[in-house]
Amino acid sequence: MNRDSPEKGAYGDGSPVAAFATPLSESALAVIRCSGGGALELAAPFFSRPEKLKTAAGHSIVHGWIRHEGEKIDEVLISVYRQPKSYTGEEGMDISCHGGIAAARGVMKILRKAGFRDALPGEFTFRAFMNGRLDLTRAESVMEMVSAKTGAGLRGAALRLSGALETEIRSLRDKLVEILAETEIYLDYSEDEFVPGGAEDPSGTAGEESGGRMPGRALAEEVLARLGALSASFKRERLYQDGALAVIAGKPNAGKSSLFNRLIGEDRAIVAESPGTTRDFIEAWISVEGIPVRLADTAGIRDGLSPDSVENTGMDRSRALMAEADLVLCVTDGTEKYEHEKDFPFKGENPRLFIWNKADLPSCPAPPRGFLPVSAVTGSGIPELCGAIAAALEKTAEGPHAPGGPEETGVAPGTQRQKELMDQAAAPLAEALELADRGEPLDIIAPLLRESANALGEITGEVSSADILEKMFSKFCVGK
Ligand SMILES: Nc1nc2c(ncn2[C@@H]2O[C@H](COP(=O)(O)OP(=O)(O)OP(=O)(O)O)[C@@H](O)[C@H]2O)c(=O)[nH]1
Ligand SMILES: [Mg+2]
Repeated sequence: MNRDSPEKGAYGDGSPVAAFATPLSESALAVIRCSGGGALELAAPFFSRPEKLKTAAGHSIVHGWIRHEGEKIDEVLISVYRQPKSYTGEEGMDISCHGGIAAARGVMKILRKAGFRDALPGEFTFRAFMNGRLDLTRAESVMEMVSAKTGAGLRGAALRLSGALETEIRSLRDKLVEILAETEIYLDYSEDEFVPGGAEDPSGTAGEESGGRMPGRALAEEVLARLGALSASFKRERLYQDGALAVIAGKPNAGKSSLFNRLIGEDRAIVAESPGTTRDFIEAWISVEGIPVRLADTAGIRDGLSPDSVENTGMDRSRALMAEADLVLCVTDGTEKYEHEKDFPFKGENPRLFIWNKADLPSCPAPPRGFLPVSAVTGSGIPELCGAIAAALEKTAEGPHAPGGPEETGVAPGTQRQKELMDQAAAPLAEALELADRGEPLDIIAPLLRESANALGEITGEVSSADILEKMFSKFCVGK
């Protein structure tokens, strides 16, 4: 693997760096992460047991005080890492100090004095990549692990962190390289000496014409199908990683806030008998069958203008939020006369679910077709509603199903970068197959195969350039 190609910028300069690995707030502990050659030597003069720190074995913990000019700053535990057995592959330490803002800041200040530079966003993971500890798909999954919101989201990220996508991409690339190698062999012979599909051809397709024959054609088709399935699964993967916005909307008093409280499992929104209770929208993240959903309760929308200007502003905000929604949960009061235009006086193309609320009341008739009966008060119909929300969101993220596709293996691209490179690998491969069909010579097909293999190499980082890497890692948080 060639990790020397990117120029060494500030990111990869190997100098000792430090950063908070935990948020700076009042807490029991805070962790400051340090990495780089000579890190232990640099920190030792500011530690109560300098010799102990300098000679500590890798994966051991040293207890002592961070001090400066005779003043004790904080009592800490230092986890020591020796090159190359660390996250970054460099010598390093994790300093566990007290979580108070002053204590953690005090230790950080001393580290700067000692000569540590503040780590750039994602610099630890960047170094891990440069030192061959991780490929790019795994490096990116580190960030996904941090931002995962539900168990399902975490599982996808963990699968990539454990190398499932890396293995898959490498295997697809190996197949392309194999086809390419065979193609090159054919190219090295002149046509009258060696005819693909001729007597010497191990594929045993003797007698067929050389035009249109592409060695490993079936394999190339297999790779193309797999790339298509992987790329198509990206939308669904993003749904589980980033989540979706579901907006509760409907007439005043329909029970939107009651439903919101029921779905989030706590009494957050004000519920009252009088219509026009909710003015500003409230939102909360919930998990709906593993999908992170940003659920918003909005002000009720009634037809025509209300004399109350605050209510009108609230209605404007509801409409604006609905326009952004991945799913609009249209709630109606089942005990009232239902008139579609009056109940849902809002337009838009966004997918909708229709909810027939207050089903617990005897005065509530059976819902019209297409409505889900629920009671925000008793909770009846809520599991079915959650199922319907999950199904509707899944539908918005649906891709074509392919046998052996990601829905079976669970492997999917986790970032836009990975998805785009999969498409960039698929396009020349499809073109190569098309040219072969038309009987075009192998010497114009081979470069397309190479282009495809290179795009796959970029996914794992086998082929990479400095600017792309820096751009990627700068999206990480500091301390990762
Ligand atoms: N019996 C019964 N009452 C409900 C149900 N859902 C809401 N309510 C009652 O309906 C009234 C209005 O409920 P809210 O949740 O405040 O309605 P809303 O749609 O948020 O109203 P606005 O914020 O004014 O637009 C309250 O008195 C609720 O207790 C339900 O499922 N069953
Ligand atoms: Mg309300």
